[in-house]
Amino acid sequence: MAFNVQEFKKEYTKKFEELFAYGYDEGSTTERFIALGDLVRGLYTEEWKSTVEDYIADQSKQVYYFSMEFLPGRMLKSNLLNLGILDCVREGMQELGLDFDEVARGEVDPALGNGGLGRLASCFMDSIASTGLAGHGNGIRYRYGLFQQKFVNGYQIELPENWLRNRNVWEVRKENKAVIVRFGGQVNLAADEDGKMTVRYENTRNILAVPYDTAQVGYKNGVINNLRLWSAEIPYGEEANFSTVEERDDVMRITEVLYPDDSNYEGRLLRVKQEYFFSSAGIQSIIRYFKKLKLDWNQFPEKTAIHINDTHPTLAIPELMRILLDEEGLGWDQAWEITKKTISYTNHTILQEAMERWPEGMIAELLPRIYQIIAEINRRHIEKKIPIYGNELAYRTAIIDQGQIKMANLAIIGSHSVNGVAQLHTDILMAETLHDFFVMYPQKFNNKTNGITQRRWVQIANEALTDLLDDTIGAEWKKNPLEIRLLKAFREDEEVLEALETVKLKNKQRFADYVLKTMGIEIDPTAIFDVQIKRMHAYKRQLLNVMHILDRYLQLKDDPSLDFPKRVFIFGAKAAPSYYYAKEIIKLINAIADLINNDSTIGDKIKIVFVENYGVSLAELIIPAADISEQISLAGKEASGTSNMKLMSNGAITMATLDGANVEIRDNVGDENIFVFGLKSEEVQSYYRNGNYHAYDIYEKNPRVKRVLNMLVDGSIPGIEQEGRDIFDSLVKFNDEYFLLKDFDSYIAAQYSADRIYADRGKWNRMALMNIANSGPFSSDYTIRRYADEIWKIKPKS
Ligand code: 26V
Repeated sequence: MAFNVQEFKKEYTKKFEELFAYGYDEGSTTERFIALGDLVRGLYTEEWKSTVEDYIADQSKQVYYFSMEFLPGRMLKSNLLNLGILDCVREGMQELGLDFDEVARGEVDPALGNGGLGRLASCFMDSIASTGLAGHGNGIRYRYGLFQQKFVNGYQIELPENWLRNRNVWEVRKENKAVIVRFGGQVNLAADEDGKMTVRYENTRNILAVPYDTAQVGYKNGVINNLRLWSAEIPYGEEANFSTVEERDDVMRITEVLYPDDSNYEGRLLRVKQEYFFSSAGIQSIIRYFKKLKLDWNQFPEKTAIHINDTHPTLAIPELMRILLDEEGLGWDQAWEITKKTISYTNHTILQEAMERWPEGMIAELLPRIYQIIAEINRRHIEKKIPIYGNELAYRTAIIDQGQIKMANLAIIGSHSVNGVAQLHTDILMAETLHDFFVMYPQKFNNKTNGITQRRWVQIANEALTDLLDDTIGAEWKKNPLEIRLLKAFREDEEVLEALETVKLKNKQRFADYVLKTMGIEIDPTAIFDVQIKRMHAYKRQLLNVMHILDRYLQLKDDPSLDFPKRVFIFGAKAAPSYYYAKEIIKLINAIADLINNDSTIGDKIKIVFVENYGVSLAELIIPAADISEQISLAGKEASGTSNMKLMSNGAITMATLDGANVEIRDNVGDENIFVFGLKSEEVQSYYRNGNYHAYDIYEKNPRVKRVLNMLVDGSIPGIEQEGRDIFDSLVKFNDEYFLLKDFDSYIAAQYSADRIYADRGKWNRMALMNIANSGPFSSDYTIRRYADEIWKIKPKS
């Protein structure tokens, strides 16, 4: 984009005055950001418009990524970077006497997702546009994002996240593209004049779905796609049908708030309303677009791919069937073929408790026509599979079972592709979790290992590393992330290794400044920064990390002269508000932080920092500062993990179990550049199958384990009477579901070898360098190309 500093300064000054009727020098940070964001949006509208026009003119195949969650992070810098004007704007702001980074922090970080699944959707949106693919997001414009987390006396408190308080400069409300989504009522079959049966819906509750569009700017390629988020409103002219406050609230509530639970299925009516609402609205808008092309319905899958991100948008399947059957008059077989060819599905979890299933009666009442269609899909599925596979297997794959509708089963049966998000995860799906389906549809199953966008996670988050890379290997890696491997040539180059250490130190200092300012804790930037940032969940085993800290604390208490390098243990994690055990672990970590941070005999040998309100923006601050990346989930539980990839790209060394994508990280960096410990997935499976794990025996026989666990119940940690007891019991009395005790020794051993190597600066820096150099394959640009080639069958714009 052609644009110079002088022009920018003029435009910015003008824009600010236009919006606020005084000069930018008098404005607040928020106002300064709003003016800048508004100006930037204006810069790309022309290309945004022409991208869509080109798609229509070329009749290009479009992919639609349906996701209940998107976690884009702040968009100012990424838009500027992708437009190619980041440096120009930075310079211009400076010349105007404004601190660009501070203005950028004036943007709210839209927390419209829980964690990995939502952030992956946003990395994908960036990669789809940046690799020149015609792809768009479809989701919900939540009025309130994921709760804000505060700690009060060490306990998590949740506050509403009113992210729209100031205006959202990036979105465009498109009222003329609104559609109606129907709930409830009755379905009637009636013959029309020619005797053809038509479906009529009566007494339905009609809700208006209004789209808000946000541009997804490709990296220096002129492509600007769309993220469409839907908001629920009362339809114009139907106010009389919503005359009471409760009726109006019912409408608003549909898109009011993001469900803050990412692990536990709950059969809540409001959740299924949300799911149908955005699935239906998305399908309707896709159909409207397709009809503009004036093609035959059989060409729909040639022009359209619809991807469902986990099972949350699965109702898109019966909704597409409904429209093809009832509104477009296609026959069942034709509609079914079109639907299957169009839809593909990603599974993101192995946890049984996160598998969605809805009570049959609830769906029948809320979505009577959709229910009929699901029942018919199910009936035909069973009828077709019995002769081939026998009763038992056919019924095990039923969509409707014991009064429940199983969404994963519907997603698999109604799509042509089912993928896991890391090789190990896909292997487990095929061999265990979804084995019955794998027997029926082996050709549907495939792996697509997750990826991350280095544009946000390196170029924006870590400018110092970006400069170092440019200086050593040139800038080609920015277009082609595999080129980062050129860095390997510098593994013995002391100057580069020292420069890398300097970069890390600078990022650690930046984080240390933040910690001092926001938490009043002083941390030494030369200490090991040991980082675990992810949702708080038992299977992710933050508690194993805690056991290591307590063990280290006890060792130092016994012998204060022990020569460990200093360590700062950094945590960031939200717990689902209803996840009692996870909240107890939050309290425990905060209590231990209080105890150890204030123990003068420990000094700064151990510090614990648990940041409040972890999210995308804090991740951008923490990840570049990390030395150790804690990826210590119980093997076989973490589908992929993506913070592992972000951290390695920033030169952190992974402390890993062989779980999720850690396996592939190990394969890429080699055993000598990663710390691997713990049970393997097959070993865990075998313990579960044979029931031969006895945590109590370990507690009794391993004195270090015993001493650490006793601390939870003997009063040595103040303020955790209840929590300490509950956590102790979960491990010792209720047999330690996630094998922390079993993995303890090998974890401690791996941590000690990290200590030893960290003391050898040259060696550590070389490992860091090798991690960066081998991070290229984890770019989401490659992941997206594989989706495009193998699942969506779409080609980049030439
Ligand atoms: C699940 C559920 C369960 C039912 C109720 C509401 C709800 C909302 C969100 C989710 C998503 C959980 C799945 C998830 O986030 N999986 C994570 O996906 C990442 C991207 O593929 C992957 O890296 C993580 O390993 C995986 O845990």
